[in-house]
Amino acid sequence: MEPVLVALEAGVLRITLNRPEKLNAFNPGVHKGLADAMARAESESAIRCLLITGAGRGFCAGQDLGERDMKAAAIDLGSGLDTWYNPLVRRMRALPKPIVCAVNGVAAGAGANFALACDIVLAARSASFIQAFVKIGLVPDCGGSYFLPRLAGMQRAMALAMTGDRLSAEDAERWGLIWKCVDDANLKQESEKLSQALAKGPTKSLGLIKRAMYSSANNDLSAQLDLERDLQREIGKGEDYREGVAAFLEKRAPQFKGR
Ligand code: LHQ
Repeated sequence: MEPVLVALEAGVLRITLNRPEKLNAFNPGVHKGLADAMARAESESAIRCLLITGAGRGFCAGQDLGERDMKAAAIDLGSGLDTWYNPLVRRMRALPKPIVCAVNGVAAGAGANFALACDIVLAARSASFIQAFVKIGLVPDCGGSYFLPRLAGMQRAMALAMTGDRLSAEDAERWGLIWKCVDDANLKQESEKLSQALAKGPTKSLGLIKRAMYSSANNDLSAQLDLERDLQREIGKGEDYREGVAAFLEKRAPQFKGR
């Protein structure tokens, strides 16, 4: 069984974590599958949106805890981060295309923070988010200590990380960790509808929106205004801008090409 299923349809690259018996915990096969999918997303212009989800009842239970040799004299957990998790998160954030996440069930440890690394997160009402690291004597990784304080504020981030308490999808929405919590029965349809709409969008513009939003965490207002000017100058030369304005004036739907 492939640990990651990948399918391209109508501009959407659907990526499904596929180790349902282990709640899709990360192992080398999952990491390799995700790295290959990211390489495709980076190089194929036909791919205009990514949709990430999990097979079975869970989204992702974080690192596979059964695959580590705990008897080894010194365990270097940092090397797993250097080899797999950190490049993955960096590539996701740098990808100039939208990444939608459909959290279909529990998202724990690195699995929770992998979801938060996506650009727009939808979750099933029965899903939950657990900063499980502290339960096994670790610290948040996969970007959790960066994403959580920015999304939820320091108090909520700190308490989630220190207690390892389960956060329901409804509270995750209320706290701003995710875009929307939807009924379980609607998650597939809603996430596909959103992904397909994004895949028909002005891809270059979506990529630059992503860059502008994520740059704002490290810029002051003046630097951000300069960045907006530079991005607008760049995107204003594109075909999709001309098409967008023409469609508006002709009172019709735009046909964006992603250029
Ligand atoms: C699992 C796992 C799992 C293996 C469920 N591994 N089998 C860490 C170290 C190194 C470097 C890089 O970074 C990291 C980052 C991390 O991600 S640390 C955090 C690792 N994850 C966790 O600590 C979560 C562990 N899992 C759980 O606490 C529970 O499974 C949750 C709360 C996610 C779900 O609970 P339940 O719905 O009650 O399901 P379950 O516990 O019965 O799990 C179902 C099966 O999946 C079960 O297998 P079995 O053979 O007994 O049916 C679990 O053993 C297996 N599984 N998570 N991470």
